[in-house]
Amino acid sequence: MSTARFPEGFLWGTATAAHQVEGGNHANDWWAWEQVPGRIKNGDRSDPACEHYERFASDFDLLRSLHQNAHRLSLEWSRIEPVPGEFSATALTHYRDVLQALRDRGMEPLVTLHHFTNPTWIVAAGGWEAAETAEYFARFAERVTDELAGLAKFWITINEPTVVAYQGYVHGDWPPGKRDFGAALRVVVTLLRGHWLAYERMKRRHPELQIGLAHHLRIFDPARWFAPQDRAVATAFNRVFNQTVLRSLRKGRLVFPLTRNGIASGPPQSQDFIGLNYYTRELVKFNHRYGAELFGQRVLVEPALRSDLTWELYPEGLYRTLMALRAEQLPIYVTENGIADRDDALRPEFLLTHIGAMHRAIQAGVPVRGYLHWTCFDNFEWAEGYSAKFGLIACDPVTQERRVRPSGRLYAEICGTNQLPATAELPPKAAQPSERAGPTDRR
Ligand code: IFM
Repeated sequence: MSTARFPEGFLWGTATAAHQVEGGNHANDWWAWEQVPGRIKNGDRSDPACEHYERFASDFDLLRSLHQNAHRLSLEWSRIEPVPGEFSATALTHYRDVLQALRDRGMEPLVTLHHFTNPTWIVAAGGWEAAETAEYFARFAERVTDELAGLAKFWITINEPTVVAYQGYVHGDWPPGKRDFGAALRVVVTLLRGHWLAYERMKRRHPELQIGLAHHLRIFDPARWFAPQDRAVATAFNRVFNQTVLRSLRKGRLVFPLTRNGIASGPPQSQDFIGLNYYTRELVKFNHRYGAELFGQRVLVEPALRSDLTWELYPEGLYRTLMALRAEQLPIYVTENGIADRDDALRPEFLLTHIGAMHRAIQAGVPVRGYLHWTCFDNFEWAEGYSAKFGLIACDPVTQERRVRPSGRLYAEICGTNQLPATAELPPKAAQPSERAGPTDRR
């Protein structure tokens, strides 16, 4: 049996977001949202989360002991700029200490500037529906990188712009809780403008930085392959959810349907790498009652292995997505990939099959340079509160006890040896889906 080894220098780690792990973030829109009963499962709140704001040094010791050599984290904008234009020296010093702590342990930081949360003053100024927010974000990005550029090479401007727009402005279960497709598209435009402005300014001042954006890409397959209307819906989902941001960034201008919802442009190819967040696929079916969601009804087709959140385990989707991203001709980092699995029953298989799929893509020539599993510690999973357990390490929000799960040990073995365990069965090449289109194309 051949060994599935990864390239020298491959980055192995985990990913987090400030609001999900730090605790004590009270000056942003999510904290305000969490105060209203019924919005977060079990009435959970993001304070204390994992108390990572205080515990970061011992947390990094633990991750390093599990052989991780990289870590993705986000900086909390509302801590750093609690009022417009005033930057907190205390918060900047804190994040300097955090990044230095990673460096001291030989762990490469990947830093996200915007991971879902917004300072309350940004919301008061119109949030991401207001064009000026892009300018405020770029000012924040510039200031932060002026302070911290020497400690981190990899920067991610924005996490999952289409998820921000979908959850907050189409589905409406995240702040600001709207259901307005036009507003969602306007939000994507402003997020893109924010990325473009931030990219240009950061690059001008710190050309050595590697700057990208974390894309949440899903596979959308028709629920019924024989039904042309289902295929049309899957294509539309793929176009809007997966491709608009990638294609706009490649071209340096907005592409349809964003062109109808604002004006923005930037330099072509304003990504030095692609950040890929991959979790699952969705099967979609035409339903005229789902007009607000591009006429697509998401359906669960059995049998399939599913996470605690009913997301299908579909490692072939990671392979399909990576193969499709090859056309972007940029280095790729898997900036998130994980599973909600309270009992750790499926996570070992999830790891082996997804990392196996990634290895297969690398063998086929896709330039994947790192893998950051979502996530190290069970944390505050947005509207799901603490109920969704994504951690390789269980974390009790009451006692703050950390307990490495068996999957955490398995992942440590992979990180430490830079290969899949010799006994691991690699996922077989699936018969049909890899031949189907992936979530991007060059049009
Ligand atoms: O927890 C989230 C993360 O904040 C963004 N990507 C998906 C994860 C799991 O839902």
